[in-house]
Parts: sequence; structure tokens; C-alpha cells
Amino acid sequence: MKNILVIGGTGQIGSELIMKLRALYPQGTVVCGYIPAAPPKGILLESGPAEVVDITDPQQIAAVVDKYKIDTIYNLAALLSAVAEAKPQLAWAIGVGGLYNTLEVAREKGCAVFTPSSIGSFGPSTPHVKTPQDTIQRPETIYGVTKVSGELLSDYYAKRFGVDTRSVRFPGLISYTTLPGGGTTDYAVDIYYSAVKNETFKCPLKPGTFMDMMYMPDALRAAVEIMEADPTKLVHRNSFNIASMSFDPEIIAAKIREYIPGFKMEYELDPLRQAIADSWPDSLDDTCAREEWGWRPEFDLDAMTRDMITNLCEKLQIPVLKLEK
Ligand code: AKB
Repeated sequence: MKNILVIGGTGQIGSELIMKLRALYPQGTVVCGYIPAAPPKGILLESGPAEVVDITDPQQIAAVVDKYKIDTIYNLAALLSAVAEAKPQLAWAIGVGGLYNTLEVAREKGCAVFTPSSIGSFGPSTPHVKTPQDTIQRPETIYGVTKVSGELLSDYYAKRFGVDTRSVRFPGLISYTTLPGGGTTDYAVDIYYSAVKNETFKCPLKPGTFMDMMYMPDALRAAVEIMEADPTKLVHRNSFNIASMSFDPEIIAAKIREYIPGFKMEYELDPLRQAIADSWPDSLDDTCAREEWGWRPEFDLDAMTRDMITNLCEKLQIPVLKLEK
């Protein structure tokens, strides 16, 4: 990877991935592709080039690929699961139409492509505990339908046209830099904001709702490592299960209380998010990622909680809490 285009560059993953890629590949160019409604700001804007790239417009993708001699595209444009249910046509246009545009540009111009899939690519008939790498994928959300379609289309382009497509199935991602917005797993980010602000958290999911989650530094490392992996070792491509922790609202709340004993949580259920979460796995089996490209998570719930609280206090200018138990 030398010259990289990140489409969806100002979103939750993109805004942090771009900074990581710019640090990792100082000799190359990492272009932040954004839509006018979400322009880059601050360090993201100042540290490298940014171009308008609407994934539904193949000419815009091709023009930026030509201009910067792009060899790798990170396609991070998507509507998250809950918001996608409100706008299924747009979710398909971005998730599948946009991926098709990206793959066609990649085929013509010889780029590698990373497109994340998700735990949302599974559905109610999937085994829910330690979900295997290769198993039933019959999601009942439009988000999941776009993710399974994306996995298949990406594998097709690899086999049929030799496009170097690779991917991981992200769990819920937790970070303090950019808010996710519109996902089913967002509560696991919002809960930390409420905790450090000393507000009562209104949890949209009921106790016992287990889902896989991951701290952003691990997710970013996975996105880089899969693209750097030795292709001869890859049996799978689109997409690898990756995992680091699985918890329900009670477990994360209890962990936060170890550091913020007065933290309060109440339940105010969101039926849409609850139904989506109930259809997703409780935990994934990531053996294939571990064996084929050496995937290893570094953050568990405790390490993530300490880091989230410390960094959110700093970001929100709240006196940094003492984190000794
Ligand atoms: C969502 O909740 O929609 C996403 C995901 C798990 O893909 N965070």
C-alpha cells in the first residue's frame, strides 16, 4: 500500500483510520474521500489531501484514483443498521451500488479493495454462540443484506477478475473520537459519554443482549493487517470473523461502575434496535483470522474502559478521573 483512498473518510472508522494510515505510510498519500454533508475538519483536513468522493458516482471515484495514482481503496461508506432500516433504498445504493462502483474502478485501474462486513451479516438462523466463520447467513435487515451481498460481490471480483479484495466482519466498534450514529451497537459508545458526564444512561437494549464489541485501535489494526497479509496464506477473503469481547448492557455498566461507582443506568428499550440485536450473534469464532493472518486483539473490556474514560474526560474537559480500583 502506497497511495490510499479512504471513501467515507470522515465517519467513525475513516476519521481514525486515515490518521493511522498517514502515520504508517509517510512516503505515500492517503486521501480522505468525503461527501459535502460531512467535510473533514481539524487535523484530518490539515494532515493530507481530501476530495469529494460520493460512492454512488463512479466517475468521482475514478478521477481521484487517477489523480493520486491510488493502489488501495478502503471503502467505508455505509448506513449503519438502524438508520438503514429507515432508508433501505439508500442503504442498498450505498452498500451495494457503491461497492459495485468501487470494484469496477478497482478492476479497471488495478486497486486492492477493503470493504468491511459486520456481525450484521448474520441473522436469526445463524448459530448465535461462537458463530463459525463459514455458516448460515440469512440476515433480516437491509444492512445485513447489503453486507452479505458485499461479501459475495467482493469474492466474485477476486475470483473472476483478480481484484485483490479483502475484508473483516466488524463487531460493534467503540471509540472516543467520532460518534458512530445509526447503529445497533452505538449504546456501547453512548454509555461512556453518559458515565463521564455523570448522567443517567438510558439503555435501548435489555439485559442479556449479548453482542461482540471491539475497541477502535484493534479494529484499525485489523483493517491494516488484513490488507498487509500474505495472500498465499488466505483461504478466506470476504470476510473474516474477528472478535475481542462480548458483553451485555449489565456487564459493561458493572465494568464502568468499577471506576465511576455512582454511574446509573435505566432501561428505555428501542424495539427496532432490540429486534436487530436479537437477530445477531452473541459472539463470533475468529479462529480462521487468527490462523490465516495472525489476528490477535489487544484490548479487553477492562483495558478499553480505562482508555475510554481517560480519553473522554480529556476530550470533554472533565477533570480526569482517578482510575485505580
Ligand atoms: C451497527 O450496529 O450497525 C454496526 C455494526 C455492528 O455493523 N456497528
